[in-house]
Amino acid sequence: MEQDVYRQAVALLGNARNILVTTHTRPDGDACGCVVAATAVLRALGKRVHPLLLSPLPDWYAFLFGEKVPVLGSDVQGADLAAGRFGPIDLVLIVDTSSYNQLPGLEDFLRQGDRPILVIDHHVTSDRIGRLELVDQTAAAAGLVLFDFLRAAGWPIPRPASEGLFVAIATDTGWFHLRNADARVFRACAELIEQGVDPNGLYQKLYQDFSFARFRLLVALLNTIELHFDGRYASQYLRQADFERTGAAHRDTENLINECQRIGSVSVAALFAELKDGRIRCSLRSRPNARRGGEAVDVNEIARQFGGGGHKMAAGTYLPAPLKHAMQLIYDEVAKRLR
Ligand SMILES: [Mn+2]
Repeated sequence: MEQDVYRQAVALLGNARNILVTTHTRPDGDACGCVVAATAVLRALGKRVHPLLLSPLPDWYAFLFGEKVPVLGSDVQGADLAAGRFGPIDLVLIVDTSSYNQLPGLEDFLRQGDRPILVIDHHVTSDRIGRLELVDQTAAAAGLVLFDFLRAAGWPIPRPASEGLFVAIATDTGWFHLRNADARVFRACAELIEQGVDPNGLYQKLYQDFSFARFRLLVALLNTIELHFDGRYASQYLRQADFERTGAAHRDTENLINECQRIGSVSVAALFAELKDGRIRCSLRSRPNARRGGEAVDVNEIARQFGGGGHKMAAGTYLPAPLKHAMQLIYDEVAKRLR
């Protein structure tokens, strides 16, 4: 990242007094970790900082936040923001996204007035929301972009912030097993461990603290796996009834798609989940096949055809019902690339 962009970001944050920090809907570990880290660092600098989420926090990230973070649409309404619920916001910091469709309910507020917006992100897709954007598409996580920036700024990183950054980087790399887990990732995390972060403690809280309901949802999901194209495409689904029967919530599906990648032949995976409103949420993953070699399929390209997006190897989109039709749409796109 150019020093000049860092300097501008330092000035923008340095001059702000009352900052709103937010991230994409369905917040993942990178999103939550960055919100926690940015909030803690900026508060330590004496700023008033208001973290805001756009959809409910998955239970397993709640421990990161030392407070109940308001959720837009349930605890706060869009109109409340405009009416000054958090006082006169003089800067909005958005982490881990730069797309309006990832920020439902916030677009009006963001477009209002000339309040500066700073984006810290690592995604390819961008609506250029920020007056200033710290975007590094080569970074495995937005947490890594934030980490580099904070070090360049020379600001103290309190313990909750180091934990947030570690969680951000560790979760977006699948706890260091995905392709994006490069030397830069390990270097940053080594430094965070030296600052006192306890990786084992965090791992247990994040990955070994399932509710039984969520585990039963996983079992239901695994029972639907179908393999196509010589086992290279794994498709799986969850019906609304599966959520009702197991008592699990939609946010409990996070990461479950990765389980099928234990099957050696699988290079593209899709998970379809029937939502209460009838739409189908489709998550996509891909990886270069260990046995066959070659490039990974670009699932971002597939998701974008249906209005979604993400990364080359991890993307998602919403599709119209019924479930079987949605599955066929994706099957046809995968077929073009695997045949
Ligand atoms: Mn991310």
